[in-house]
Amino acid sequence: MSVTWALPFDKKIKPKIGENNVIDEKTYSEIHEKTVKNYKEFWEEVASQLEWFRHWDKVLDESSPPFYKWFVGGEINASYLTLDRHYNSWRRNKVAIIWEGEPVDEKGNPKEVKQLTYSDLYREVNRVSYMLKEKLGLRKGDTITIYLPMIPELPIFMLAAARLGIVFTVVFSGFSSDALATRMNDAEAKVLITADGGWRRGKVIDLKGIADKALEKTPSIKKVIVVRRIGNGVRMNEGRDIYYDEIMSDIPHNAYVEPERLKSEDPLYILYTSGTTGKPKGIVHDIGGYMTLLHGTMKWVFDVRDEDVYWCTADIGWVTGHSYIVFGPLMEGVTGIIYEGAVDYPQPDRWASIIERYKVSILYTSPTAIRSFMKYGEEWVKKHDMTSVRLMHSVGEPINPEAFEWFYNQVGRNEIPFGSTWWMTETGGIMISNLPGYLMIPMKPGSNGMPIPGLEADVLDDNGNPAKLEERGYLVLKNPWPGMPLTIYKDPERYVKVYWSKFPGIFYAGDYAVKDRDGYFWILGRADEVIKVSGHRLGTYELESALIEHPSVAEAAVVGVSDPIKGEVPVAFVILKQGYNADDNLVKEIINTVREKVGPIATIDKLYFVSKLPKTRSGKIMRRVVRAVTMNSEVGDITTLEDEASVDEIRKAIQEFK
Ligand code: 6R9
Repeated sequence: MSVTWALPFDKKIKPKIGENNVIDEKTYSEIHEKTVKNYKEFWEEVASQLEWFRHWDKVLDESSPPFYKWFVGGEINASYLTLDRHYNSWRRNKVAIIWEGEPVDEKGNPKEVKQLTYSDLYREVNRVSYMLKEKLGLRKGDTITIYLPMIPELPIFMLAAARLGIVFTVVFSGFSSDALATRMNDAEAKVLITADGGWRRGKVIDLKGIADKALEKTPSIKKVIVVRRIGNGVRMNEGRDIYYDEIMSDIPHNAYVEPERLKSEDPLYILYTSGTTGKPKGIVHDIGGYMTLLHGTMKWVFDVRDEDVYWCTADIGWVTGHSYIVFGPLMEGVTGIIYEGAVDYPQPDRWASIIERYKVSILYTSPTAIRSFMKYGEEWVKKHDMTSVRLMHSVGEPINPEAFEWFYNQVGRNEIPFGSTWWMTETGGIMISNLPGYLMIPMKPGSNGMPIPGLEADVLDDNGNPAKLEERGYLVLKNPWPGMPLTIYKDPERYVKVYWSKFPGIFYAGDYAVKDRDGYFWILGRADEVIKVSGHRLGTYELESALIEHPSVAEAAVVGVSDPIKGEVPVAFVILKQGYNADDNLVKEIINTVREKVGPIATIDKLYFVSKLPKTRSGKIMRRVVRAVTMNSEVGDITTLEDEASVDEIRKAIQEFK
């Protein structure tokens, strides 16, 4: 758990912009309660604002909980909702995506900017759908993996798959070969879409090379499509690999593919997310419920309007990008920005220059980004006019009040709505948030605000009773919501076990949280072994598996510890096999192995050698204990610990660390 700061329960700020629309929290709670009481009717009303090919017969199928199905009988298509609707309206020539590449010229201006109108996007998605269908023979229910950097082809492939009911799984381009292979294999993907590389901090990431390594162990992949981003002539495997421009060259520019009439509860995508133990979980999202939740939250949380320029700084490879770069904003017909690279490259004010250049009015970013801007200092912020920003939110990890206030002052001019939206891959969209577009309550720096309408959340103690106010407990969601997972791909039992068993019948999020006297939620971070590094979600399991692949490593434990900028960083404790020397070279080598296998985001911050790890009598590593010792906090109950000397070992290793 990463929160190390005090929670200012009593500090309330009323944003000046929209001040007249701010209501007190009691009034919100009363209105909210009504939406929760009749949550099916409430969500039905939201869903009816979308365009369906066929109206649903039943709002919610509850016949086999927790496998709820929303809007059963309804027929829908996410590609139709994001494209055809706008193509058939005045928005046809409205800019859908402003894409900015990372490289800059000598003056520091971006070398490449592309603008795609809704009509451009519609055409390109149709052409790609046509290719997937006619050339690759893919059909509804097939799965593909997309491993691309932040280039327009990424949303294009997602939407093209969605058009046909092809289930896609996007793998974040900061993951490496093992992580990619595991996900392709679990999804049994038939096709991989990748690129000849991607730009990150001025360097080329060799995506194709990484993909080739992964493909050595992914028998289901029959074809690989390679987008030319760098133009560096990568190795192509004859018969298997083909360049995107080549396979597209004879597809007519006006190709049209009828959007499939998909069932509301058909799968849209699988997104893998790391958990406590075992391999990553393939969270499966539906179409009807998911799009309904996105529609609601785009309005309530972001208050999107046609004149807005919207920028979510996340990567599309994570759920935030899926929901709030691709499906949500495009469904609402917004002009959105997709930026390829690092927000502080080549200078710390790259992000601010983007806001100024395109007059961004809605900004969605992360606490890690904000803390790094803070560290660079306000002189970088002052260089740019960012008065276009009228609303902003943060996401991915708890935001410390200091960072909140700094950003509120620097970019928010102490007057605009600002919040910290809590949600997770599993929830599909935002669940707890300030709602400037619906009913805004006073903001509290560091708090997430209150649950969205139609959703009941609570904080429970170990016995499943509501936790005392202002005391830590577990965050739960108490009623089904549209956008909830259909299941874990190919593992429904695990779905029940992980999310619906700690407190039977209600959804356990895995986060610690506090509810204050005013009913505000403060989500404090994970109660399990998930680590959030710069807001990126990593499981200890994947890191530990990579560690023990190094020939010298016998056993390993990874825990997340607080970091002033990144929120958390992974540190590792390693037991060496006999005959290996614990020297600096070996440390470097082992850390590199993890980077190579899992990805650069999984860089181990510190590596300690020990001869024992704290374990339970049944042999499970007690990471909770390891973390407590590492962070110098209370170790807590260690009655199940097999050998107390192991705790001293950890302590000693930390003290001796140079
Ligand atoms: C959207 C996303 C989910 C975990 C979640 C929690 C943390 C996300 C947060 C937050 C405090 C916020 N989290 N938003 N914690 N305040 N505003 O990040 O999804 O990658 O699945 O991570 O992120 O710990 O459980 P995902």
